[in-house]
Amino acid sequence: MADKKRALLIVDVQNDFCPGGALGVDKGDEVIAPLNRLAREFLSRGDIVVKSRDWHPATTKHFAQYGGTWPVHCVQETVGAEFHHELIDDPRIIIISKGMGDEDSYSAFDGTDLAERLRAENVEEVWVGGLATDYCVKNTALDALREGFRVKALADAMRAVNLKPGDDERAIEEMRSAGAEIIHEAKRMAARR
Ligand code: VGL
Ligand code: ZN
Repeated sequence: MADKKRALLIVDVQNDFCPGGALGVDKGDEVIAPLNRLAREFLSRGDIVVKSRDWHPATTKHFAQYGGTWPVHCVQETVGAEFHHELIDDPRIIIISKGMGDEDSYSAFDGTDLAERLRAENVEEVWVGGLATDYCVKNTALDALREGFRVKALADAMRAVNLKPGDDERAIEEMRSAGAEIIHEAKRMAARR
């Protein structure tokens, strides 16, 4: 029987979700250092690292100007859709593109082969962090639970849009009550250094 593995899911750490981007998340770039450190640990153990990216067509009902909620962001092949330049880049990392349709599709599992690819690698547990806590991170964590993975939500390696104040805390609570373990890994790693 092959070894059971863990996967680190780095959700949407792209220019448009970082400060100065089209849908910049306050302090969004602060997730980069802890996620990079975790990614190096995972890769050196032979565990799996995944980076998802919001990868929208120029015209989609996801955008306010076509009837949706959001300013134009993360349009395919634009600088805004590129991963932040400080985010780890390694040929072993799996890249998952999502949000190519007309619906609001926030989860990295929605319309992708991520669950199959993780199962093919004997992954049983996923650690989730990135941007944004109240949309893509939350929906990715909830889908991971539905897919049968154990989930650790990296509460201090994610940041929220907070359209309404408190959305971040409500998102964490939703992940917790669905069965995710909430961990503060950035703090723990900093204390260890
Ligand atoms: C996201 C809003 C719109 C996210 C994506 O990555 O959390 N949020 N599209
Ligand atoms: Zn989007």
